[in-house]
Amino acid sequence: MAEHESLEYGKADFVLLDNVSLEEFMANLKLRFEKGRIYSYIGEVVVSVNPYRAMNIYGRDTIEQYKGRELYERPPHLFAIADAAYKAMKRRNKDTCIVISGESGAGKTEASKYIMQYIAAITNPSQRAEVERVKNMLLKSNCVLEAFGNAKTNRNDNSSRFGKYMDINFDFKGDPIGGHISNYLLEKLVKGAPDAQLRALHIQRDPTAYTYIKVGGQIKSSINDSADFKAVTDAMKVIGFTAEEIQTVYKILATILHLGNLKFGSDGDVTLIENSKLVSVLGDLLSTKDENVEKALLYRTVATGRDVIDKQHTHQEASYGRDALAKAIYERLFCWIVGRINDIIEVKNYDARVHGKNTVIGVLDIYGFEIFQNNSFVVFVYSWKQIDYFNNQIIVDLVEQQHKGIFAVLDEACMNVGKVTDEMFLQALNGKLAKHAHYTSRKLSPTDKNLEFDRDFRIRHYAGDVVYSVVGFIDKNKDTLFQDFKRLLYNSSNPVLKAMWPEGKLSITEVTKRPLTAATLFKNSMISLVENLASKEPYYVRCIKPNDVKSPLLFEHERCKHQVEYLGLLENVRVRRAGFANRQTYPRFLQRYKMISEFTWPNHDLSSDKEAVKRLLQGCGFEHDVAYGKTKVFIRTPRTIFSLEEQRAEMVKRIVLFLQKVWRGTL
Ligand code: AD9
Ligand code: MG
Repeated sequence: MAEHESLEYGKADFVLLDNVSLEEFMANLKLRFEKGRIYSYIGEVVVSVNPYRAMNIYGRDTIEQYKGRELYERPPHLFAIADAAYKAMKRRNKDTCIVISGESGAGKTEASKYIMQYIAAITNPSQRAEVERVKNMLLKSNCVLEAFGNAKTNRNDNSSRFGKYMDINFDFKGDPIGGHISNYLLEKLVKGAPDAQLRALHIQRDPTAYTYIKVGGQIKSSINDSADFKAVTDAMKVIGFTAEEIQTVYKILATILHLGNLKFGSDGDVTLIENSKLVSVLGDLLSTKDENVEKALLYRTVATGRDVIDKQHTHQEASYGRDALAKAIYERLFCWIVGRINDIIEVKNYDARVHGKNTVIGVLDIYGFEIFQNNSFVVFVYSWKQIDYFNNQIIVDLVEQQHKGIFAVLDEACMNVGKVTDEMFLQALNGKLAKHAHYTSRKLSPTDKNLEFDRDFRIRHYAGDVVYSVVGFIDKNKDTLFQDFKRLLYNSSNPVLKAMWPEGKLSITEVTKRPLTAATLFKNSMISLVENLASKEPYYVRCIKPNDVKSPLLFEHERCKHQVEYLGLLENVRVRRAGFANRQTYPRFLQRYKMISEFTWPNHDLSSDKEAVKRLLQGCGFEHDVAYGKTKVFIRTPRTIFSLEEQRAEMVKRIVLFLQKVWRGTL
């Protein structure tokens, strides 16, 4: 008996549970986790539980075992789903996508990497150098994106701070020929370079010397910084970043750290930079004159009628401007990196008339849904959308609706820069959404002590209730960067930096158009993502985080149960079971079909009816379309049943003829 069918490890497919109940589901999940079986199926959906330890199940030999096999031939694995997606693409010319979901730290990004590795490993039998090059690029680009797009959080040492969707394009032979990455909403920062490099960047080794790093809290992590630093630099080289580009990347990172340490003071009405040494460091890093840096930090150029004047920042405005600059250059850097990678990996010179249809496998790694105590804007913007993917129209309306959705109210509030406060925004929400069943706040339900007046609102998500605090919503949504900074960066003599800030070219009188707000931009990119996914055949991986302490041993029942519930896994099992065209007990199945196999006709000598049914189905080549439960066999598609019936009819006819001959004595 194949290992994955042995009950010692629980049921490999939840569809085979005797009773579909949460208790049975949890018991099976726990048993499998404890036996080191981190993957299970619900039909074709992979359920994965983060093992928090190195598993010896991703090597070359394992890849070979899954290559070209059907899902049910081997124990559940990401490789099987990757192979299924690949086969669907290759055999049926279908665009497919693999959607990986689960909360922060559940293992989504790791899963996406194993899937990519698998696809890279099984493609290119012809060993064409070009295919190898593309594969290498796709894998390396991951490393670079993670270095800049991930951060340490309390829940995950390597938490993705951006949503990533990656398309891999294949030619008609099924070889990868290019790819494209889309990123969604980025959060924060980095650390880990050699000394010489640090000196050139005017950076100290001790990370606590930098305010921006300290703000994040913990610095120690399980991740090896210097090895990672080298890996990232190497990866950038392999991908094709020039030395100048790589140097600029590090200069920008250094700039951000220095900006965080910049302090403003005042002398009477005049705002000053206290640690003015830093100004020349910044001038050096940004390849621009020190006085330009200073001016951009302390003044804003404003057009009043025909005149253009320099208006001095208040202390507060200067600090706001500094932080906005740091965030903006980091984000711009990240987008630039993604753009450069896309330039390099995009499909080139593909002629469909010569090469046939170019098909795609997409891999979507949505970043974790974190139920924080103090949810604010960023969490808000992405968490609702992730849930939306589970099709929750009411919530989508609540957030997106024109004029009275949360985004609309927010964007409106941001039109009145400086006048509308976070509290006023909350009041506006209360006004517009008072009647919405999924929205509440302290004002609307005064007895709810878990909500603070003037600060919190709650949305009833599919995943459970989430309280959001409005503090900082307006600022984060606006995220305006003074035009002076854009001009400063555009005027840098570093061409790479200059190219990142094309809008700095505009003169003061030309800049009137209001930039789109963060919420609007995010919403737009999400709409195109959903459209893109809808056009593809989806495969799913659901990741579960077994505990909050990164332990390989602990299966925290309540934590897991909650995830199983909000991932909707039980419903998934029910739908799959209903999807089986037929299920029959083993004896009944044999009674009906035993005549079609030499192993079972007229009687079998196998150890059980179940074994006999297996032999029979193997013989007919239906292995891939069935699943074996304890007492019943499950048949997936009606076609298989029709075929069994046809064969039966044929055999019955022959048997009848045979018996007639015997009876007439003509045999
Ligand atoms: V977040 O939403 O980006 O914060 P992810 O992406 O779901 O989150 P990630 O894949 O980064 O989580 O996994 C978190 C950590 O769990 C990894 O750094 C590994 O230490 C650990 N992990 C996850 N999957 C595996 C695995 N298959 N084998 C071993 C794993 N360790
Ligand atoms: Mg991740």
